[in-house]
Amino acid sequence: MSSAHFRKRKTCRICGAKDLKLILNLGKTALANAFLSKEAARKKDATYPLQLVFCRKCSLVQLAHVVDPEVLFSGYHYLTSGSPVLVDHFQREARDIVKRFGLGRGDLAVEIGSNDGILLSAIKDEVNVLGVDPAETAALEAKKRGVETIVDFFGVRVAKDIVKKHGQAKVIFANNVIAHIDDLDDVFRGIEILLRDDGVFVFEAHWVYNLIGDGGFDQIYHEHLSYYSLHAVKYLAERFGFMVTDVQRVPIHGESLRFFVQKKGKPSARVKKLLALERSVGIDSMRAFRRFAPKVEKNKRDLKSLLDKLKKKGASIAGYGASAKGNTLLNYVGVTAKHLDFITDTIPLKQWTFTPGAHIPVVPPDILFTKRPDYLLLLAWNYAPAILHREQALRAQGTKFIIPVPKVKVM
Ligand code: JHZ
Repeated sequence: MSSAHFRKRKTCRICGAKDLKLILNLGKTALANAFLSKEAARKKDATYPLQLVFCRKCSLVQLAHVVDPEVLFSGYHYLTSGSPVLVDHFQREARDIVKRFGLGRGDLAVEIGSNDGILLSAIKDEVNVLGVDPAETAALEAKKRGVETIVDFFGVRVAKDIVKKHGQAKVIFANNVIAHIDDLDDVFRGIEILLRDDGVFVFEAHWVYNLIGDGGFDQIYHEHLSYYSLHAVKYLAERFGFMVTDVQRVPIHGESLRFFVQKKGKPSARVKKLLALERSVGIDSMRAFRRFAPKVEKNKRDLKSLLDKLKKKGASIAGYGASAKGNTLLNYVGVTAKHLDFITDTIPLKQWTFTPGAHIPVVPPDILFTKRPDYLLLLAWNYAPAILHREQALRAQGTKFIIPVPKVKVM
């Protein structure tokens, strides 16, 4: 793929400032969700620069380079339904929000980045629901669940269209998608049009506090253009005349934040408390990020030397969960098909493909009934407690799990 498919941003995507400081350089890597067919895996992947920068003006941590969204999302293999913990989390969220904001029949709930419709399907019998997602395969799955989905990127044009056909929305959800969007102006102007005056825009995104703390650096990949703090979201919301009225810490993908953004209201005590916490570690300055790059490099050295040592001893190793973050990890650390025999994954669309960059075969989890590796590198480490519990039988037979981040652990 040529450089025509990506560009370097010279300004911050929230505030337009030019003073962007480099925090971490992960080199050039393949796209983390671009799983390959057998034929494609014979060729070299296209790679793109992966560099993290910090904006001194509004505190947004962001990628310096933007890959064309058509390239990133057209053949997207990720389905929420592949991760039971997420299914449970999103469905619970949908029900909680319906209750908390008193939605009923006749009210509209829209989800931006609705993927396979998991979240909206939980409330489709109580309120009118509508998904928006550019990934056709995911939208087809949503339709099968009874969730009508507009296959498109959300922005002013789509918002106007929805209002014309369905009226304004009382709730707009957007989980793990606001971080994926470069043109935030178009999205926030769209939300302004679509959201009722008494409505709420609820979105979840990785929390940068977690990323630099106990979260993994492997959450950094081309899809994730922004790594939000409450400071940055407050700046963003206020720029469009919104307020952050509440915030919740949620134990998803390490730890994420759920932001409540409204046209009117007052910030809750939680908002004030979290802003103070972020300030105390220096998230509103470069202070919080100085130790991040050396920590990531140590993580890389520790994991690579463990895998090399195990292979030298003749151990068999496979991967568990072909997550997007796992591909950042494999490619940055330099883990190849010489280290991992295969990677298991529950998502059928990923099975019988090869991982981008490392070209390791992805297979259905059933393989573990017949091929029992000595070690399983847990690439879906964010679900570690649930997975370790579910795989007790495998562990009892001697297979050990390697947890790669934030510190390498064998369990
Ligand atoms: P999971 C996705 O990243 C992509 P990923 C996206 N861009 C995003 O923003 C983040 O989420 C937040 C499999 N699995 O959810 C399923 C098993 O095989 O951590 C998935 O392929 N067995 C939208 O891909 C992968 O692992 C299991 O028991 O990093 C997990 O992917 C479980 C639980 C999962 O997100």
